[in-house]
Amino acid sequence: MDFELTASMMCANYGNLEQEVKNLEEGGIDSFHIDIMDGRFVPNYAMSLNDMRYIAGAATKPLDVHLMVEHPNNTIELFIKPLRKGDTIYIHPEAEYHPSTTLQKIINAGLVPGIAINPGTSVEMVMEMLRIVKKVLVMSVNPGNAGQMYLPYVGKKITKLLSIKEDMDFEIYWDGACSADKILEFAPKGVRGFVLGTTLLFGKNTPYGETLHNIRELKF
Ligand code: S6P
Ligand code: MG
Repeated sequence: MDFELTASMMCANYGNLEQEVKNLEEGGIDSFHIDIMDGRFVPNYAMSLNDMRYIAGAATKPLDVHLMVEHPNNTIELFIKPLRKGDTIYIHPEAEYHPSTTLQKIINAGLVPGIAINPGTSVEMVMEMLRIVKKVLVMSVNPGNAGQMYLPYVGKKITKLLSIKEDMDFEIYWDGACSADKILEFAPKGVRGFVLGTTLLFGKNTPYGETLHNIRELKF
């Protein structure tokens, strides 16, 4: 079964970020998930522009930039600049007056446009944007922190998105508390990718390559 695995870099060891990027790439990661926060849209800071720039320079695999900031339209150029064709920027429609304007800037820059949707945001609220984006990042925890509990009511929203993704031409990605049982259930149903954080990938005594191999083989 074909699905993508993305490393949540806010969970990486910043004592040796270069080695982390190398180990993840050698271990077979598909992309790097970059959680940018502003302390306003979410009550945390996690990563910022310089972390992203460093990883963009060190990595050969694509970056998925998840902007958890208010009014990303004001600073989107800063995030677009270090990225390469094929990289993704997700914005939160909840954080912007005119999200379609911001998405258009991402498209015009040759990047992949995405929206991230909070657990409390319905499919109906973002319906028109589903016609613009190529990727939908479904938050299965409230945004702001790693290591949280899965919110079970999000499952119904994923089912709804799965039923319209082909017609509307987007792919679904899972972000938050991604565990083995969720991959086993949702990869066969058509969820395209999973962001791996403390639940499955980081802070374990297992080499990344071994963990990623087992996940791809669905051996848990
Ligand atoms: C949360 C953020 C996520 C986390 C990820 C961590 O605000 O958007 O990308 O980094 O959820 O994974 P885990 O397994 O620790 O929840
Ligand atoms: Mg994220």
